[in-house]
Amino acid sequence: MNIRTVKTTAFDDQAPGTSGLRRRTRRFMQPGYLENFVQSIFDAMAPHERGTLVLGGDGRFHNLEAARVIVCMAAANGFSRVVVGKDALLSTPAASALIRALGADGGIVLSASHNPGGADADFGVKFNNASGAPAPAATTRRIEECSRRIDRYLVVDDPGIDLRRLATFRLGTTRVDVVDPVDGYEQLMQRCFDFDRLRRGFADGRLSVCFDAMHAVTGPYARRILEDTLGAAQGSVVNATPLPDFGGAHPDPNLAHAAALVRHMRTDDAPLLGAASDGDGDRNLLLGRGFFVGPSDSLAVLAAHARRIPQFAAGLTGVARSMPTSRAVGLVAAALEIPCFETPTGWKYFGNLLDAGSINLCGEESFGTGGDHVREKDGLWTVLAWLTLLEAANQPVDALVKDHWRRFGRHVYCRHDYEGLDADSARTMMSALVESLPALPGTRVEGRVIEGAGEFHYHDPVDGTDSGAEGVQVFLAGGERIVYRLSGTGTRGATLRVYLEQFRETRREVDALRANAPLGRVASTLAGIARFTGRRRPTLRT
Ligand code: VG1
Ligand code: CO
Repeated sequence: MNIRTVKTTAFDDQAPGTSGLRRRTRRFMQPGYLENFVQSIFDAMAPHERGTLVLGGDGRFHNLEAARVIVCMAAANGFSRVVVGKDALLSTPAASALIRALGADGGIVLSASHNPGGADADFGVKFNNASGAPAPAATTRRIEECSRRIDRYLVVDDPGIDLRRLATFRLGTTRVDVVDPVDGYEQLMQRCFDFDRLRRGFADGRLSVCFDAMHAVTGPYARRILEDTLGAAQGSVVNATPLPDFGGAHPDPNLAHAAALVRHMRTDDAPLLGAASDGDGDRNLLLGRGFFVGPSDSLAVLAAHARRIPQFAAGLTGVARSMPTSRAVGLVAAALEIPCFETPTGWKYFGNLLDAGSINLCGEESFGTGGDHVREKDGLWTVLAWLTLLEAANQPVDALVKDHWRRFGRHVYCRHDYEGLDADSARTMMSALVESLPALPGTRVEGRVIEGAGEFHYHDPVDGTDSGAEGVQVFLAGGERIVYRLSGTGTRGATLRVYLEQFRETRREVDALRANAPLGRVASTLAGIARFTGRRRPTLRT
């Protein structure tokens, strides 16, 4: 085996964002671009960590080709074993599960998650550590430093690797195993839940589901687990074949992009639970019949009923939410007398808390929930958790959530996204907002009194790392809160996310988008969104 050292020059845009490095696919296809970043990941690892590497992706355009390059680079860099999902597929949570099951040193997931796929769309590379968690901030900083200094990468010639068949072969001293991407994940789900009970629920008609895999990676997982193993009706999983361009759609599981499922859930044929998954299977949308479960509420309801889930039979040790996520789960934690941690956006901040056993359930407002079974958010796991609750409670989705609101009150919550902004204008707007913060408390905006305002900083209680400013919070009288932050997953321009939250104890039903519209206007005025960006309205409300 001939290890080639290829000279290269650094690219100046390889700093990972909220969740790995995401760029236009054509940028990634540029000679050396993928190779530089992957070599930087390997260079950031200690030599003794070059044992086993897990590898897979969400099936998007360029997935298979990139995976072959990475196998050849791992062999050249002295890894003893590479375990790859067949067809180079692995959902993000399945990759995390595999890393943990194998005791691997890390894993690479080729995904830009919810970003569209195709030659003219987006591609991405994520790196997870030996506990299966997204590389923590200290590691991503090291990877970035390596990417700035890089002048060579190591690779062996591709002898015609075929990742489309289950096989084991050698590449020099490296053993490569092409494995079924679903097997290990399904076994883990069997340990988390009571499959016999779920099977009975489907068999006697109390459970039914429609799972929209959005032509991304979860199709094979959901088909196998929901239909083949648990006996959900054939056809319960739709858009189940992973396609390189996700069928031209946007695999972002929100009310706008999963519109067909939302419509189906309003018909007389609607099943008990509707769910849609994002590109790499770590996030999910949940719907009841004619009812939308907000992700923040989903987290709170799961926490309140955790003991009904076999994985949490012994109770929760603690929970965590990302800062912009609604405070609903905090009320449950207080009632359970367990801690509720507040972290910056992105799953990498939950890893340490999960490893330390400080929490065993966590979630984000962006449709991600997970437990301590892996170190990633996990879409299909969340669906199984909800099916478990629905079976145990023998209630429809809306009744379960409304009962929760009656008990704890309701955090009426939504998010306004301003997409495709000019990046400089968006940054200028944020800087001006930050500068205005000290003077805000006590002032009024559109009839509301501002009680507090500040940037969010996080001190990791486990490893003591401090993270820089992770968004701005404004607290208004009466329990309203506005959060502003710039997205870290886009590939062009900037996206401003504005998170709106108010607390209501009343039982009157409200539509969250409508109820928060006035607060959205306050948010726009306060930050001068129109003045800085030229945008009067958000492009997406979820
Ligand atoms: C978004 C979400 C964040 C999530 C991240 C990765 O980040 O807001 O909660 O963790 O996507 O999810 P941002 O920086 O664009 O707001 V995924 O499913 O893309 O790995
Ligand atoms: Co994702």
